[in-house]
Amino acid sequence: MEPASAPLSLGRVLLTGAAGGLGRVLRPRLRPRCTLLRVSDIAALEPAAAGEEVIEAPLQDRAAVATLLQGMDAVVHLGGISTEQPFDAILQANIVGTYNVYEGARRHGVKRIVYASSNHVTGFYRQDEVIAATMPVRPDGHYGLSKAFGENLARFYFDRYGIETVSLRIGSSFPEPKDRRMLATWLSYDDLERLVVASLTAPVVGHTIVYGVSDNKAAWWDNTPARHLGFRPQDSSEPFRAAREAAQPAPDRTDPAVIFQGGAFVRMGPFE
Ligand code: NAI
Ligand code: 15L
Repeated sequence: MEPASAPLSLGRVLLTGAAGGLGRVLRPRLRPRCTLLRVSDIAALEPAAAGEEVIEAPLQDRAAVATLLQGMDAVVHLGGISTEQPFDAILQANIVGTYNVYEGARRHGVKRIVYASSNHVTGFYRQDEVIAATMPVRPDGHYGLSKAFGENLARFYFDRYGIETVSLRIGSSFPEPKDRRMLATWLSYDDLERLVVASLTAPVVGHTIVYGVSDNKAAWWDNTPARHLGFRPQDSSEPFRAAREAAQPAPDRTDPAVIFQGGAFVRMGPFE
């Protein structure tokens, strides 16, 4: 019998972006729950532990990515550029790269993908609005556009091929909120783990979009349409409020980064 704390319930899982900030958080947390965890990145990775395979691959290499998908039950796709950058770089890593992941999944019969989208898909909504994932996208840059493409790709691969996806519009997942904005957008690492596990195990997800955010007091995102996932965040940014407000006592209310949900991303670029 498997130990109750670490059931082998997730099967054979591919984790892309495993060398990144969130990849390094999730790798040891997913490993005990998987029969096999295959980790991949373009950057150097820690050697394989028991129950792991390590394969370095650039996401823009379709053949290499197809090999990554071989024999997998599910994917947690974190890999790609995670900040606002010139379009050509985003195009390869995020748009071509995510297409390659879905094509690999189709070819190899992978049934479910958990896709790391971003709150920057809707970054041009204002901070005085509460929105839901059913509302139109308002990307705040090349990066947000690439994540909107990924969500549409996910929708298409479900409608056409039946591959299920949970698109996680992650807020700000760091050890703690770094500024006043992140008091609303923070996702703790424990809640990130809860969200990814819920997304891998919910019985029926079709294509679900959910905001990845903890149970913060100030909230811009209504996750009611994704309640079927069973994700219940348990952490809150509130213990960090006093320190973050003291560090930024008088935010400039004419600054677009203070007006819009995407924060500083909304005023990055142009790059040429
Ligand atoms: P990160 O930048 O630390 O990690 C991304 C990883 O992807 C890196 O290890 C990088 O080497 C890899 N990568 C980049 N280009 C690649 C390519 N062409 N081929 C293969 N691998 C490539 O980002 P982080 O914070 O770990 O985020 C993980 C995912 O979650 C990203 O997709 C990011 O866009 C998304 N996300 C993260 C948020 C956060 O607060 N950390 C918020 C919203 C979304
Ligand atoms: C993101 O999508 C980024 O990947 C992350 O680095 C943070 O900047 C986050 O959004 C955020 O909006 O705070």
